[in-house]
Amino acid sequence: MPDDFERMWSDLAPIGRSAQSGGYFRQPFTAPENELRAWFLEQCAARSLRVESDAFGNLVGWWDVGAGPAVLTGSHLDSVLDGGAYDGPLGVVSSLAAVDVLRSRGVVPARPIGVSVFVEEEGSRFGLACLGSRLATGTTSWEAARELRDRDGVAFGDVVEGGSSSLLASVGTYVELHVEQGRNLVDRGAAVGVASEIWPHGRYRFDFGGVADHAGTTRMEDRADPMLTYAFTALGANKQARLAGQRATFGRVEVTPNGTNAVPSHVTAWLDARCATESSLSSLVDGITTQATDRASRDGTSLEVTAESVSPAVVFDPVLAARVAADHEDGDWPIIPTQAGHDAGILSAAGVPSAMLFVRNPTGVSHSPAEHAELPDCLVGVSALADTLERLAQ
Ligand code: HGY
Ligand code: MN
Ligand code: MN
Repeated sequence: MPDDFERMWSDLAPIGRSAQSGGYFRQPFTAPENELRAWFLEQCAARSLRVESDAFGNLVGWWDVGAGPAVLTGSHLDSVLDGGAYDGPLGVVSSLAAVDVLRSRGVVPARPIGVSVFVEEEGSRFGLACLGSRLATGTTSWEAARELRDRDGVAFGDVVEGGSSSLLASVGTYVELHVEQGRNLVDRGAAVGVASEIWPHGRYRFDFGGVADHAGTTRMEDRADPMLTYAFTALGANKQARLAGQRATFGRVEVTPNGTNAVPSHVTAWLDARCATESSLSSLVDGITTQATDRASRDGTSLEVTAESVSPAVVFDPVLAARVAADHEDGDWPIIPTQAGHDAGILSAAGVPSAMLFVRNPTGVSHSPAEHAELPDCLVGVSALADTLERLAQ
């Protein structure tokens, strides 16, 4: 098995990798991601997995065996901008390797097993997190999704056929393996963990409007500077999140006209907020918005806030989580929360009993070229996933 895993892993390593940062740019329906999809189809063909795709670009390789509700595993292949190698692809490679392990064990599953690749999980191109799994589950309608646009104004409806999806119609259970994005497992000294919940989280676009003017001849008291309102908002968000024990990030800003010697006319900034409960999420976002609105009135600027992607709290099926976590060679695996969104969260919220397996990340760093998992832990993850599939598909 190690050679299968290592071979697949080395296939993917160069695809979409930046020579400067070593990070990955695998945005959906771009050349690197198309290359990854072609690779996935080859891997399915090599395993005689029947490939099914839907009108949104989601893929499943089916091991047509047994009968009844299928057990689906897999993850995503797209990345954030300048992302790590593991977030997404580790789940897809581990799923294919787990099928190889089951076959090498001579296991004949009583239920069909599928390996899925959901499209645009990161929302890094069209802005809505888990876009593919939201469409496959009907959580988001095609009518709403087709108008989503990337930074060049290209609409999602221009890059996919669109319509409907029956990809998940036969699925009874979904299990996603994912690199842990955090330090829980490394602090516990555990190679593998199981997800208990996903914090509610959202992405909000803050549009600050001001008055363009000369950077030199305009007196400070005569300005309506949206950059000032934005800067104050970013500081305020950080402070409010710290005080509330929650998470708030402004990681993306677009300035118009972005000139060196002009007061900008407009600043757009995106808030990523994540909280332990839905009520704390709305109070954090409301608190940040209130502070920004108040500052805008003092700066003579305008503010409009738009929720672009909201993911409610997910509590994974506790019985399924306990079943997946129980009785392994070194005891039960820890059941831990995460603040990262996943397709498994979308499927769980849509009523598909779902579970997640996390593989230890020695630094906890993710959404960064520095994201890493050690090969031995990845191989423990593959056998953990194989055990889980064997357990669920009997
Ligand atoms: O952003 C997230 O929570 C996930 O990594 N897509
Ligand atoms: Mn992911
Ligand atoms: Mn991610």
